[in-house]
Amino acid sequence: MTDAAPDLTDLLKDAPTNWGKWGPEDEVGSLNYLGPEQVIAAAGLIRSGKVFPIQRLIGDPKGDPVWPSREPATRTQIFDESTWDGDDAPVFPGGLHYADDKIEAFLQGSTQYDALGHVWYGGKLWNGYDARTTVGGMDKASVQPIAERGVVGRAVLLDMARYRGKGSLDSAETYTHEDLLACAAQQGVELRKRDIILIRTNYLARFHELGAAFYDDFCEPGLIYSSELVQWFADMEIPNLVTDTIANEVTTDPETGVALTLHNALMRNLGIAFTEIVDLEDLAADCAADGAYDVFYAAAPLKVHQGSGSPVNPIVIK
Ligand code: UVW
Repeated sequence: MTDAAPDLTDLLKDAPTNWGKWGPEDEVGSLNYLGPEQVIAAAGLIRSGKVFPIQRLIGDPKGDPVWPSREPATRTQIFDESTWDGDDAPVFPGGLHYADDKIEAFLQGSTQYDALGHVWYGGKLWNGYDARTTVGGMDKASVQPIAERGVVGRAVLLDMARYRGKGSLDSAETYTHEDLLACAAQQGVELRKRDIILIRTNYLARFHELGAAFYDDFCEPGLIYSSELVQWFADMEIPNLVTDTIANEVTTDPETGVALTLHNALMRNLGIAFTEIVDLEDLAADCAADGAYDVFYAAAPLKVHQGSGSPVNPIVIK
């Protein structure tokens, strides 16, 4: 690692961007690559009718893995059968009882879509929006336009853990676009332009194995920045990167010392939607069993006004 990490403005000064490509008001970026043609082609991948909802459980009794500065969601029971006991209990005609509860949650505290404006550097968000538009809530590039649009397309599962012959990838283990291509070749699946990429590391299995020690020297495995990798994502017109880790990329780049470089190079600059903390275990087992790694994918985050992200339960159908 270098002594002083370079500023993203310098590191990415020659990196490609898609700013302006879909007009000055665009807020969904590379999701524009998914049109009716891609939706219809994806529907043709439904063969067995098996459905895989890939959200992780919110409020898992074993705990919810989150980015270190966040807390897992808390669910509070408001009404239950005890609400209806006693003389002061509310009464509804006919004897209705019901259960109510609420959650307090980071919008990025479980399986989620990031808004394109979720990260930035140099005072500019996706499409060149001023970073001051985030103050008090995202006026630009929030998650709302992604939610209003929805995401449907052909996705390819790349099982990097299986490809590397491991139960799960190690902390700080990295892979490149060339590794993705080699993994796809080994799986016998073609990565095509405008594919949604799903990457399995099974790294979060360690969260339940290690408990609090999971956060010691926290550095998730993932994609690592290079100008070639960024250009490959741009050329492939990838609309959406989905992984089973908290941040989709190696947390801190071991070469440069920069944190979350690809959030900026891919999301801020190319407008690629990021979906994180998905659960790919059942899907991966099924793909390994039948050898079919190209799947129909549909997702819609919640419509949250000014939200910088939103929980989601994407659905994969084979
Ligand atoms: C950050 O960018 C800090 O978090 P996430 O991994 O949720 O995108």
